[in-house]
Amino acid sequence: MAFKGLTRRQFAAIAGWSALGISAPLAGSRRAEAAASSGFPGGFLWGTATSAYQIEGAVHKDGRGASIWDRFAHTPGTISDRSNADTATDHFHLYREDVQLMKALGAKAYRFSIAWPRVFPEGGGSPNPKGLDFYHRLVDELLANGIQPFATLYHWDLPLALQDRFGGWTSRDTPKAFADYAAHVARHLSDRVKHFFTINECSRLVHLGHQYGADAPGLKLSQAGLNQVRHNVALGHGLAVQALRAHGRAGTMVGPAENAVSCIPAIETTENIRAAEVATRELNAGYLTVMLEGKYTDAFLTRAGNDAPKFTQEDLRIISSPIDFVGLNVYTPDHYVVAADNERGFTLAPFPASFPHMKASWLRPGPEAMYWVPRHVARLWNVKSIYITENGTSGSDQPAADGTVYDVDRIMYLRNYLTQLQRATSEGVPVLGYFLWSLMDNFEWSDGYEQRFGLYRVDFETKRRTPKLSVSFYRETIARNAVV
Ligand code: GBH
Repeated sequence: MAFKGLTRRQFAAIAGWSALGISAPLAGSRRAEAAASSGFPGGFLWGTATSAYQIEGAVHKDGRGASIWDRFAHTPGTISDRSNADTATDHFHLYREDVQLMKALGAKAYRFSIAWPRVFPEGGGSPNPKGLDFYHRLVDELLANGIQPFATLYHWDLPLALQDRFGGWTSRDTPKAFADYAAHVARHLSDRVKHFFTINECSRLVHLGHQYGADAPGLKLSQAGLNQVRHNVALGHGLAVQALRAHGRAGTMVGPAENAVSCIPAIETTENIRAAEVATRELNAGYLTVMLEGKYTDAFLTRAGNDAPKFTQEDLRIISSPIDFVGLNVYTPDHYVVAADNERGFTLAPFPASFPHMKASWLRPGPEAMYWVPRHVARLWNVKSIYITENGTSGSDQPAADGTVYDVDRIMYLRNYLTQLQRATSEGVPVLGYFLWSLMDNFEWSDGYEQRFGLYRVDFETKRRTPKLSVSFYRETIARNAVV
């Protein structure tokens, strides 16, 4: 035991595991067992993830309206390779083949997103009668192949009309329209889709799209404007939760798919672990914290000062509507945290220039994020069900002379992250499933087709899919239900 002078019980009380119902700290035989095993709990759900705009193409098919991403991608200077997603991987037409790719992996679940502008081309008003047809076909095909559909309602493709008419997420009209769309989807799909995610990565959609202008709608708002967008997005999440409950069949389950600002104890001491928890709560104040606590933290409001968002108590009640699970996209440590004797109780260590990264320069490998993020979420908010809704990496993925993509960097990355996920589940952190990003190469937003995240390589000219070596890795992992 690394923490001398404490009994197991005292240590558990400090670390808070008992509150979580975790029987750790691992000691004696359980520790040995967990260390020896690389296995996941029985029934652990393995899947892959994608999003509509990144794969579907067919942007004018069957009455789909334009989204803010259509306009953004067609604006010169926005996408590094000057591409757009007009055809992307053509999944809209090739979805049957793609379901077979999932089946070949042995995957039992698939996370996809529904394109709001297919369903409501104008964002609201009357639905497009053909809007959900594609998703009916996709869901039926998944179920026929023994794959559970998990649907995300919003993965960044806001109907352009809402941007032009209301200013998109800067207005409270957008969360309201989002709730109407959620209700419509719930009425038509919840007979077969049991799990829904509301909004993909509130945190990134707020900052990349509205602060840095790097994503659609390409805005660079003031602090006050940004804080209001963040609040409106959270409100959209809450209203959608309520709409899914009100209009979905019994048994409809719902939660966010958030890219939590990830705070990793730089060194795993009790003090740093506590500091990393405090940091997690503060740095996610406008996202998971308000969703799960129903209030903004004092520090968040103090810091925002006059720029704080305008909100009512009723808003907070809506935002914190009860959810069934938390989805977490986990890619990279955002901060390594060191306990400090300052007002906040922590210091965020700056990243040294020598810290490694994957092909995407933002993607610093820190596999321990896969342990700490779900653990912090479970412990801070007593969350009982978590899904890892995305994890993966891009790579250069050049075919070798024999034509195979030997993506050993991706395999290295996945093996290390999954080892940390296994560490979490073996300690009782309630992670129920894992969706690998991504099934296949796709349109990586402002990086166009230059960042390939797929298990399957896509030739964007011919749309042909071919398995990379990581397909074998993931298939083995799923078959053994253990880190390979
Ligand atoms: C997820 O975002 C998205 O949900 C998914 O759609 C996406 O394809 C996938 O991950 C891979 O990126 O270059 O410094 O401006 C992850 C969030 C997206 C955040 C890329 C950082 C670039 C930052 N990340 N983004 S930067």
